[in-house]
Amino acid sequence: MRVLVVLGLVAAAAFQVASADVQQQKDVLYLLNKIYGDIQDGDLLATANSFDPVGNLGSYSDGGAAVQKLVQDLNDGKLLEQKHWFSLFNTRHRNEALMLFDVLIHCKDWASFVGNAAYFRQKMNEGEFVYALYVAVIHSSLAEQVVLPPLYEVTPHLFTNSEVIEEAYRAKQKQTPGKFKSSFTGTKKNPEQRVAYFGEDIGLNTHHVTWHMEFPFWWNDAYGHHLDRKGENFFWIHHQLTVRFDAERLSNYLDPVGELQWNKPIVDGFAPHTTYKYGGQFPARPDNVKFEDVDDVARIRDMVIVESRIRDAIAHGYIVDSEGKHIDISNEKGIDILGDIIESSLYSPNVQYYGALHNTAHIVLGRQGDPHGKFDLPPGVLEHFETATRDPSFFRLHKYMDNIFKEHKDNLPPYTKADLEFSGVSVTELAVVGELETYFEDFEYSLINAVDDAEGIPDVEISTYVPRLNHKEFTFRIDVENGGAERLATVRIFAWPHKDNNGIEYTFDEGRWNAIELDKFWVSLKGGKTSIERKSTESSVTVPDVPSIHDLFAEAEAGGAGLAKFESATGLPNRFLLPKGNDRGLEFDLVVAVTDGDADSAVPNLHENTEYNHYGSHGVYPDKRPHGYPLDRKVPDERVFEDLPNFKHIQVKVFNHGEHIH
Ligand SMILES: [Cu+2]
Repeated sequence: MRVLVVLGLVAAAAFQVASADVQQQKDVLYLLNKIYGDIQDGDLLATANSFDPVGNLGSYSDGGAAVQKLVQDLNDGKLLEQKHWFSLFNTRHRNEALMLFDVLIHCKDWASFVGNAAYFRQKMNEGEFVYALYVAVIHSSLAEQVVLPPLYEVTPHLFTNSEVIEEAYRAKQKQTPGKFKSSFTGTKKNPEQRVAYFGEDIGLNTHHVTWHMEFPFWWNDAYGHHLDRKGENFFWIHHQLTVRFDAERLSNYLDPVGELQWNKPIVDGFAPHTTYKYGGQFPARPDNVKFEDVDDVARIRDMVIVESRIRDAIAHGYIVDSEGKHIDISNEKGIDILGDIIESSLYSPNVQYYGALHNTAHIVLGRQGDPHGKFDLPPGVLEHFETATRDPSFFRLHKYMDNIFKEHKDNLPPYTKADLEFSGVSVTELAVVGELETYFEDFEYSLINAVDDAEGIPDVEISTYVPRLNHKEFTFRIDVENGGAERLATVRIFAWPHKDNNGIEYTFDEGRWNAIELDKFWVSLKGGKTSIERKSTESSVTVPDVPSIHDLFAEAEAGGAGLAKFESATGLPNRFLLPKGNDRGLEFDLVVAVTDGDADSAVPNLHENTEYNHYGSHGVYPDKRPHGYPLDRKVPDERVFEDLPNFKHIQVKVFNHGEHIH
C-alpha cells in the first residue's frame, strides 16, 4: 500500500510501520535493474528459466485465466518484440502491459508473483514489463512494503537528454568512468527555457508518472479495490501542476501560461533533445503549428464537439450516463464525475458521449509533428507521462482543461461565513520562521542502466548531474485560540502569487484559484492557546527523494528498516514545496484555514491514526472536504474570509538569490 504518511502533531507515537520484506525488496530491484539485459541475480535468473506460468493454476485468484491468455499470445508470437519503444497511449502496447499486470495482480503468493515477473521479463517488451511491474507493485497487496526504485535510474532515456546519453555510451565503450552535466533543453533565445527547470525536473516527472500509476485511467475495480475520488484527484493534481507552473513563470518574469485552443496555432514549439532507448529521437514541433487531424486518432472537430458536450453538462448541472439517466453534478461530488469524464477513465459514466478529452488530446498534441504518420516517427513526449511536462504545450493543454473544471466550480454556490466558521476557534498568529528562499543544487544520478551490456565488458561508473530547485528549511508558526473544550482541527495552508506579471494585484477571487497547497494536517486543540510549529520538511503534500538503486540494495542488505518512509512516491518532491521566487522577492499571499477536524474527517479516530493518504490510492481519503477547500469555490465577496476568525492571511516573499550549490 502506497500511503503518504503524515505524523500529526499529536499522534507521532501511535504510528508504526512494518519494514519491508528484504527478499521481496531485492527481487523487485533485480527485476528492474538492467532491464535491457538478463536478470543479474543468479537465483532469480534460474527462477526465470525454470518457472512454468501455467504449472499451478491454483496459485491465481482468477483460476489462471489471465496467465493462460498471456502465455497463449506469447506462444503464438503475438506480443510486441523486445528492443522496441513502448507507449501507454498505444492501444496494443497498453493491452499487452495490462495482460501482464492482470497476471501479477491475481497471484496469490509472492513466489508466483516473482516467478511470473522473472519469466515474462525475459520474454516481453521491456517497456511493457517495467510498466506492468510498477503498477502491480503499487497495487498488489503482496508488495505493500516494497519501495520502487527511482524511474529515472530504471529508464534514464526518458529523463535526460540525448547529448548526455551519447556521452554515456561513449564512456562505456571506452571503459572510462564519466560524470556528465545535463542541461535544460533549448537556449536563452527561447523565453520558455527560463522555466525548463520545472517541466524537465526529474522529480517532477517522477511525481507525474507515479501519480498516473497510482490512479491509472484504465483501472477496473475488478482488480480488487476502488480508487477513492480518482476523478477529483485527477483534477487536483493537474490543477496544482498548472498553478505551480504559473508561479514559476511569474518568478521568471513570464506571463501565466495561456490555454490551448483548438482553432488557434500552438504558440510554442518544442525540440525535446530526448531519445528513445529503441526508436530514435522524440519528434520535435516548430512554433505556431496549426492543429491537424491525426490519422486513426481524432479529428480536431471531434475534440471541439466533445469539449462542448462537457461544457454543456456543466451549464446544465448534470451529465447524462450511458443509459440516458441524468446524474446531478451541481454539488461537491460533481468534480469527481467530471474528472472521470474529462480524463477519461473507466469510471466515466458515458465515454461514448463525452469521449476521452485529456487522453486523446495528449496523443493529438504529441503527434502534431507528424499527424499523418508520413515520416514513421515514434510518439511525442506528450504520449508518455514520464516526458509530458517537458513540452510547454503540456501546461497549455492542462490550463485549457483546468478552465473547464473552473467553469464547474464557479457554478457552485459560494461558501457562506456559517459554512466556514469553526465556532470558538480563532487563528491569532500566522508567521514564517526563517526566510522563504530557494536555490539550485546539482543532483547526481546513475546512468548505468542507460547503456548496453556486452559479454566480457565490465560496467564503469557513469552518471549525470543536473541542477534542481530546492529550498531552505522553514517553519510555519500558527497560534490558535480555542474557546471551548479539546477538539480536533484540520489545518490547511496555501499560498498564491500576490500580483500578475504586470504588477497588478490579483483579487482575492483570482488569487485563491491560483492557490498552491503547501500543507494539510490534523491537530488536537486543547482549551486556550495552542502554538503550532510545522516544519517545511513535514509537509503532507510532498515526499522525500527515493534513494538510488545502489542505496536501495544497500538498505535492503542492512535489513530494510530505513525504507518505510519511501513507500509512497506519489507526492511532489519536498524540495519542490516552494516556487522559485526571485531576487526581488516574489510576493505571495499566505493563508491558513483551521477548520473542524471532526466534521472534515472521512475516517474515524483521525487524531489517533494520522496516516494521511494524500495522493495514495488505497482506502478512503481521510479528508472529506473537496480538494482545495475552502478556496475551491468562487468568492464574490472576500469579506467572508476577512471576517472569519479561523482564517488568517498574511503577505510573504519568496527569494532566489541565484545561489547554486555544486
Ligand atoms: Cu497527467
